[in-house]
Amino acid sequence: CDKQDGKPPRQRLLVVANRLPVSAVRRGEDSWSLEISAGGLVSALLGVKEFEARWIGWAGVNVPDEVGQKALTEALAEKRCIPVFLDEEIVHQYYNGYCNNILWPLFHYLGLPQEDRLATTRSFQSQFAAYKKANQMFADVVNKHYEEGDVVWCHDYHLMFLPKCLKEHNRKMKVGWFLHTPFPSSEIHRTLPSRSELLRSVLAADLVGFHTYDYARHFVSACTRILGLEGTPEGVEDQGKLTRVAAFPIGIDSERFIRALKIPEVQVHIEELKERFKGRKVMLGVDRLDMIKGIPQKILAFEKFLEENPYWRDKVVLLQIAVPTRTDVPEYQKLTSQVHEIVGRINGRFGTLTTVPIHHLDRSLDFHALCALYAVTDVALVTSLRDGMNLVSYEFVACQDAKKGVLILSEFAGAAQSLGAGALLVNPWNITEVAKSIDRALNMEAEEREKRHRHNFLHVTTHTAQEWAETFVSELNDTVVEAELRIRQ
Ligand code: ADQ
Repeated sequence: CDKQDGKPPRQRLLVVANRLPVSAVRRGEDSWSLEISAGGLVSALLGVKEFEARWIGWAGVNVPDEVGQKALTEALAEKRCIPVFLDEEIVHQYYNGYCNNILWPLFHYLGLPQEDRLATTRSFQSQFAAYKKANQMFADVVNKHYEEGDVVWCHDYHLMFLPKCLKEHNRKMKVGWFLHTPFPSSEIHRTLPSRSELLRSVLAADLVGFHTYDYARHFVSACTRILGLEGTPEGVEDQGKLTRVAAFPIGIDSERFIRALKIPEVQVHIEELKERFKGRKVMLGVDRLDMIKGIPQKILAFEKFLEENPYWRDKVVLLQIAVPTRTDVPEYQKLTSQVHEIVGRINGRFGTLTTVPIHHLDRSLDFHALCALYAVTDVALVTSLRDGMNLVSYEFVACQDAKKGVLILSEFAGAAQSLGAGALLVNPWNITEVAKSIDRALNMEAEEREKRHRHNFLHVTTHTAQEWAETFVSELNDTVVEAELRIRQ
């Protein structure tokens, strides 16, 4: 525990995630430059004042030499980060392979890879072995830095094997695990060859958390149906040991977005955008370029809308901002070409000499530019085919208190459960329905927009990232670890 001038020491929280919240760039043999990447998890934990958080994870770079590793470890220590060094082969098998090629699509209902069965089985086995090995490497670093009284919070599908590795080493360690993706129906999970081993590993944690009650229920069903264990209202019980399972919906640091809109630079940007799109309604999509985000389906729905509503053709523009991810994976390259092809076709079909209906950008925007775009948007389109929560929908709402625009939201995003009453919910696979919702959103009366926005704004500003992190960690603190139970009995 860290002592703070006279105040009681704060409890240490070890946050373990595949990636550290910094990007590291090598400047010389023993020098590194680091930049904090402010994702949802980082801002959530920056706001948690009760705990002294330290991060453990991979820095996203291969550092084969000891000099480089030592220098990077020292540089990261200043940011309270501790690196796990993974070599290229492990990254290929564990991260690109098992995490992104097997677990990610499966958890989003896209199924297991369909290549040649024998090759898949073989690569599946070696990828799972690498996954377990990588998780053990994370565990070794946690064990090395753990001090009695620390709380350990493991994140996401990359680290499902970690709770088991940690508890095998120290049963008294307080371990929580949170999943940022959906947990699929048990009928989907049971297709995974390593289904039981993964479930048992997660159950070694003291507290297991999901974004929604549905995901938590799917997890409990998988444990009862696949492992034959008993589900209780609190979680899953195995030979007298209870693993608490519950829903902890994530939020955003809404104040950060609201404050940003008052910055002069952002206001100038807002005025420029308003001028640029004067006379046209602005529709916005902001996604990582991933198949789960339903980008082609969204653009096809927009095409259908233009097809059926000629009146709107020169009065509306769709801005689709898509950050490329996993660019070395063939499926993702295919998706990029597919999106470019559809956008080109629609712009060719409905564009004029001076305007195009879709502006598609394959890149990330900085925070201020993103806030300005959210603020000038009339209709946001979040049409994920599946999404654990979806923070873009929250960010849009946080920036809309002046405009009160409409959110069209996929019913398959976790956010549908919290923002469903204010948004227009759609089935993203049903292009006709999405096109109709676009029409409805663009024609919605101010009174209805105001009412819907109020509901969502209240939710987004009260269910923040900080509250999410505090609730999870305090519930984890309240769990009684198995070792304590045995002592008490
Ligand atoms: P993601 O799949 O990355 O997160 P999301 O929740 O929408 O999805 O968060 C994306 C973040 O990246 C947002 O903060 C957004 O602003 C930013 N972003 C996206 N595109 C951008 C762009 N072009 N430029 C700049 N910034 C961009 C995973 C799960 C989600 C879950 C989160 C948190 O898949 O379902 O909500 O974790 O648990």
